[in-house]
Amino acid sequence: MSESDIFQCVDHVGYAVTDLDQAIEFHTQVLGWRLLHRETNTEQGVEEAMLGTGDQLPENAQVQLLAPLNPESTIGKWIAKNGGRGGIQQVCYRVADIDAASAELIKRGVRLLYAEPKIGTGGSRIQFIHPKDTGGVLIEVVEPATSGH
Ligand code: V0V
Repeated sequence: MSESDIFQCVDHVGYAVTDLDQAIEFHTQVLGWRLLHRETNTEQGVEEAMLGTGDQLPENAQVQLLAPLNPESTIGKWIAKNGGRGGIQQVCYRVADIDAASAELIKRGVRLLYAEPKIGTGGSRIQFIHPKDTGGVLIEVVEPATSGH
């Protein structure tokens, strides 16, 4: 299968959720996804879970559940703006080299949110394209941890 010149695949769709345990239960018990990973990321202000069809990160097209650590966090503010409900907050595309991908995206005229990538799920490196430059969708870019975790 051929890749695009920047992205490899959809890494995950990210849902803002108000109750992480309840959301995990729904996605595993009702929808049949498997819980691959769970962690707290204080820098991003989230407690999060990754779900997929196999046993470990990274898989293609995972589901990420994002619960706010506090109301002032990005997810907390997003939920408040969304009438107190969860919903799709982001889509994330995977790259092999986030530094090269970031440089190329900037060259193509979009604004990235961070000067340097930050740490995401499972030790990955993450960056975001501003939703105002994408037609209204928050696009995350991820380079998975080399360990495959
Ligand atoms: C805000 N806007 C969005 C949006 N969030 N549009 C689409 N999707 C979203 N998720 C729009 C919003 O409607 C406003 O448009 C405008 O952007 C400014 O929004 P705001 O409410 O004033 O919010 P800001 O500016 O305080 O923050 C917006 C940004 C923020 C995108 C800068 O959400 C951010 O820093 N996001 C990146 C980090 C993140 O999402 N972390 C949580 C996931 P109007 O009303 O002006 O037209 S952490 C994660 O994914 C991890 C750990 C991982 O994957 O491993």
